[in-house]
Amino acid sequence: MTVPIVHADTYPLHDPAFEIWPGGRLRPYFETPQRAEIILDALRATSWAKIMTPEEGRYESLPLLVHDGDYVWFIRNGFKEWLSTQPSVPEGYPPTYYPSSFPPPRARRKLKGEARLNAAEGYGYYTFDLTAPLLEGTYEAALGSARCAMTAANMVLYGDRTAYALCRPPGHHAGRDYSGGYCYFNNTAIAAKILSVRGSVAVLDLDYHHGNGTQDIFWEDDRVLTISIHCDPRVDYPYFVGFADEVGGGAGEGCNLNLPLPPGTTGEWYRTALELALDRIHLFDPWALVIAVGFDTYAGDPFSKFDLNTGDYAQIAQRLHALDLPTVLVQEGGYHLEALGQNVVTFLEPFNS
Ligand code: SP5
Ligand code: ZN
Repeated sequence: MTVPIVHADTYPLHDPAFEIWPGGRLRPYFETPQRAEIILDALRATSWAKIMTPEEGRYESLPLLVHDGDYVWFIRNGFKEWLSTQPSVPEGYPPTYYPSSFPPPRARRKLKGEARLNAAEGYGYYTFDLTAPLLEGTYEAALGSARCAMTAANMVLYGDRTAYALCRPPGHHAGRDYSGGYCYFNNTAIAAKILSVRGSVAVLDLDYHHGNGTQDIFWEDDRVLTISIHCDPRVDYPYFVGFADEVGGGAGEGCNLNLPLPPGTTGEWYRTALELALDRIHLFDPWALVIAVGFDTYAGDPFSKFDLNTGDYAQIAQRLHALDLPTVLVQEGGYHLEALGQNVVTFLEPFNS
């Protein structure tokens, strides 16, 4: 048996050198092209990974499945517009477009015409933190990443049991009209949206950070159940969202489940939360499952306050495979470069049967 691995060669086009860290200092950007390379190399060394490229075509309208049209326009064109207004750009790192102002709470309104094109300020409308800057190749890389999710979802829609989308950049912090947390297009939401043409779908987000973008996109949707297991937002990013009382709204009320866990969470505690998630999935009775996989829950990860090890990923994955649902796996975070390859291989292994 094999596991299809969908991977696009556009991932190196997006490479912010630095990230602005609390305190105002610059430090290296953790979400690097190297991450995808490492995962790919580890999978190539297995006998069961069948590595393939996304379906042929540009698919420039793909992000519109879950994103606002003006937002997609901005991710595509904002950098160029901004660069054309810059008399000079600092040397030593690639030209990088950060917003310099954000709409004050309750004053967010859509910019039109020249105001929208005043890109030097405009990106503040479309991003919620300082970790998703726009660079020359950001759009191409984000589109390539989305196409991986699309192709994996189509494979499962047309009969494959499992497919893994090696997405980079990641997506789960991106909402209908905003980027943030290293994310531009919400790959997980795109996969779920595609699968939802056939019936209801469950999304299970296992990244260390709450999947706020995915939650927001499907907030009022009763066809897509969204569940996220993550570090308590009182302790860690994204801080303002991811609490247990967020249950969905309108028709989607009850179709969102947040399972925040405290710092120090071990594999054993984690699996307790996982069982609650699985109970909810059983009740919902979806035809397919999307797993947003992040390995920043790993004990050694630079972001992690959890205590999971590689053996825990084997157990979690076996439990999920035993659900016996058609499953799309979408790569989100994971920044411990020495362990990342083995963690991905370990997680996918049970799906190889
Ligand atoms: C996809 C993904 O994993 N995105 C993660 C984005 C995390 N950004 C975290 C910023 C955390 C700031 N914490 C400051 C701690 C300083 N000691
Ligand atoms: Zn994360």
